[in-house]
Amino acid sequence: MTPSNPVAAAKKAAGDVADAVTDAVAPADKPVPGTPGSEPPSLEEPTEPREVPPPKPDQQQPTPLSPTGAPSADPANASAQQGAYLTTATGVRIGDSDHSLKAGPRGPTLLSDHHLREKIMHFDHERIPERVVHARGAGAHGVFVSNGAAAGVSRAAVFAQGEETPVFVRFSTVLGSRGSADTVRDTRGFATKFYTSEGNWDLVGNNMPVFFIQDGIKFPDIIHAGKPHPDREIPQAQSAHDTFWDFVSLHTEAQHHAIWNMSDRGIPRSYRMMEGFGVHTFRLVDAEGGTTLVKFHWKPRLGVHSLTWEEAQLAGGVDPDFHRRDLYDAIESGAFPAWDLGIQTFPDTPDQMFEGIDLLDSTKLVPEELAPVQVIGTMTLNGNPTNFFAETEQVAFHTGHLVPGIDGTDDPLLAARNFSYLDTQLTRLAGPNFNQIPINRPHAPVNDNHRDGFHQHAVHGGVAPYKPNSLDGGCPFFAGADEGAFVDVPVTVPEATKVRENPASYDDHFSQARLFWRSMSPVEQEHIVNAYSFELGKCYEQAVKERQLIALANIDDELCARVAQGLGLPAPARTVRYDEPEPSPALSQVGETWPADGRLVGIVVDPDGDLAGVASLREELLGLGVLPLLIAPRGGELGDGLVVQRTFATARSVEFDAVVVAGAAPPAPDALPSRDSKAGDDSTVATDPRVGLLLQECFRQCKAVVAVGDGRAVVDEIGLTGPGVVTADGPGDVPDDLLTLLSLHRAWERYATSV
Ligand code: HDE
Repeated sequence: MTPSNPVAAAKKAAGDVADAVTDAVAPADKPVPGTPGSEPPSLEEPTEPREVPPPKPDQQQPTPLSPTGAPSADPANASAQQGAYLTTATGVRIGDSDHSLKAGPRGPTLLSDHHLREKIMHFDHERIPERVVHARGAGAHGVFVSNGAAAGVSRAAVFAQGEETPVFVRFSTVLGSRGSADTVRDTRGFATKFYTSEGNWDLVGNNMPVFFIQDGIKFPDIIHAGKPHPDREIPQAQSAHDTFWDFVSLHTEAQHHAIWNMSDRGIPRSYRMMEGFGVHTFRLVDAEGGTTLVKFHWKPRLGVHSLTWEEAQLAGGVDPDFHRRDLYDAIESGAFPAWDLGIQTFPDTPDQMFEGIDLLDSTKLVPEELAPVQVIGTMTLNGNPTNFFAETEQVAFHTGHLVPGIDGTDDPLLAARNFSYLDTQLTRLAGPNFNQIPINRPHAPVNDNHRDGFHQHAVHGGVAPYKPNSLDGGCPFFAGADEGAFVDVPVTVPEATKVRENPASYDDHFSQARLFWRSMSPVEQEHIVNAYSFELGKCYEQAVKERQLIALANIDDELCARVAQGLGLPAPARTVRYDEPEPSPALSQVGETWPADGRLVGIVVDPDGDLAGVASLREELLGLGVLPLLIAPRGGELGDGLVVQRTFATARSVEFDAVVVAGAAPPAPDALPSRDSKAGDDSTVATDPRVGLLLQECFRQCKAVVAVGDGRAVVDEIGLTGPGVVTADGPGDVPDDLLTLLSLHRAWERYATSV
């Protein structure tokens, strides 16, 4: 990317604003993120009755509202546990929950034990069906502030200048089960619920701008292909298997999305560092009824960054919660992630095409160079959920949750979604009243004439939930457009014959996959080659590999040849011709600098070394919005107020964006291959061998390694030199160099295929 690129300039501007966000964060008194409770526990089991401790300061709850959106007089914690004593579900105090009621100490257990029966009954039903896709996710509360730039094209209140709208966001993987690892290669969901003054608007997007299929009727096919094989139920949460590649190599409209998954976008560094896309084209409606077609983009203030494949695999083992932990810890430590919401706008022409691109085809993107992204507001996530199940698991998004001024289009993928998201909640949330669950409650008055059903929370008055009526005084009434009614846009549908077929423009399956490939830097292309080689290398069937190689030949000869070489197969010739696409530099994620808010820096400490220096370095990094984690031979307190957060046994490189070696601790007593395999069997090294491994892994992943004071001996001992390896005399010299390196994400020059 060149600095003159307008996208780069926009990204840079975003970075400047994010710097300001960093400045606003209170530095020194930040807690160590991740402690489980709001107060430290006592050693003895507490026996004195007291109210439950409050939630942690970083936690928020759904706004207290009635099931029908009325402001509630309830205290903020009304739906949390109440009182000091254990009770039954109906509030009867319980004196013993450790022993069932028995006829004598040796039984039998009595059926009259109502507490036992209730406790076990409830436990038996604690699980609800996980989402059929996007089962694994993490959520956060926040606020969206509009800058007014969309007010001219949409009458939605959420886009009025200065309007502040509460939001709840859920990030997710697609394929894995609820307990699967965060860092698998997959698309990520990016779903936002805006609690607007006119009702809820859900923008249910992904971190990639295109989708596998053009028509929703193919969704069960692509998902069945991506999910584990039905016979053995393996592999979990990944696409490196025969059924996935069987489908996408036959149904080649999936090839564009597939190359995004094979790129670094498939293994994000953090939810905080992902773009988000509405994918479909939407229709905005202004105050006069005028319409504009748009695509929505979320631009992360921290830039778009990824793990390497080795890091993703390591994290899958050592920290399967890598992404959710990162999100929660960043919010808890005050490094609030922020995204600008932007739109690409297109004239609402009858053909719904832009520059030859079919706006109703969700396998196509519109390059930002052709239609720049205009920022219309900013979202900041500033609160962790108080309860995962109540909020993140029960939140129910729906593409049909639209507000006046925001409408869908006839994209056949969107049409199927508009059915699916309502339908799926019936089983997942057991009935039609899921919008009354606290996290889903609108912040606007609800008067919907829907009645009854499982888990009805509203106590409806009146006798006439029908229209027209006179018995309830005619209530509720229809609103006109000037009273805020949602008005369906009178789009002209051309006269047509009912058919099951696609428009001809949907036949182009490869030109944008090539556009994406050609927009990548050499190092990003290398990662894509490696990803295809790995995934196809895990397939058993030769025909599947050969068929996918033909698809790759249709994207790019060299890509195909390099993957074919890895598979030990001949590279086939291309079978499809199309016009050469222009690359889109905005699609590359390498080569710029970004704020380092909430980046994790491991500091390797020698307990007998310069602890005062480490303490001052730690304070300084906290002040800069970076999160230092102290790594020492053993746990506990070191002195100078320093508490060890990782030991040489528990630390692993993948957790850190950079490592500072501030001491040269000799091998600890547990640095034995029999106690910790990371110690290896090299007994000749002067420093703990696990520090060597930590640094070597960081070096291989092109992360920054900074050696300060005595720590320089460690870096010398294992012979690390080159870009991104910095030495400093004292801790005071570290922060500037470190921030510069973190802002680049990696020392890209260290890759053999340099950018
Ligand atoms: Fe979804 N999708 N989807 N999807 N989707 C669901 O809804 C579906 C599609 C996306 O955090 C389900 O409540 C169909 C595109 C996200 O709760 C389900 C089709 C995009 C989430 C469903 C699509 C998405 C879902 C599962 C093709 C990106 C997680 C549980 C017509 C623009 C939301 C649920 C959350 C979840 C159906 C295609 C994004 C089954 C039928 C395209 C982020 O209703």
